[in-house]
Amino acid sequence: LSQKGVTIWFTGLSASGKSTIACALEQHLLHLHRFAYRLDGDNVRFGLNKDLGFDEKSRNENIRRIGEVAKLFADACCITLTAFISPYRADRAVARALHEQAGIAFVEVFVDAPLNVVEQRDPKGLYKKARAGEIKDFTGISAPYEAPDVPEIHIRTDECDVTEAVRRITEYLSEKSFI
Ligand code: GGZ
Repeated sequence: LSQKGVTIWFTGLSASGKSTIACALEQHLLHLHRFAYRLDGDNVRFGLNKDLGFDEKSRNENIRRIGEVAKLFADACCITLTAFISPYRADRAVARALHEQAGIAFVEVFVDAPLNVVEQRDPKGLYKKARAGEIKDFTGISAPYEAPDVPEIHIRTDECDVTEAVRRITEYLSEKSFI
């Protein structure tokens, strides 16, 4: 493959729009005939990481494994998209360092929406359950979310639609010669 591998690491609250944007970006890249693959809860938390829950240690291990897998995909020249809350700054830093040590680019995308907005969206009713105490350690309610200080890309999903988000990330990838 002539293409360079890169990991595009989405981080943000549940219902912030990570999966929606990653999915649309993956489709866009495939239409451009680029080799792209998305890692998300559906193909990772139900497989490789099905032994992990949502306490702090489990999330650390979830992100550690995803960082390792993403690095391998990117090493195989894939444009790798990861869509996980990844709430801990230190865990994201480990994933970044792993890539940089291997000479592989890592692009952090902060999918940002205020808590009141994601709580309004609540597509799966999880925030409601978390408020009621039916789900413990819920990010933003009863577990922390540490926002990135200097993400490569910062997208406010309460102000910007999916098409615009994909356009911004694509523009960045193009400027950096990844596509
Ligand atoms: C946060 C939870 C929890 C708790 C289940 N806290 O909106 P969703 O449903 O589809 O995405 C959330 C997903 C988060 O998994 P991640 O692997 O991305 O999390 S992390 O990176 O922090 O390891 C949510 C659902 O799982 N979910 N329980 N307690 N989200």
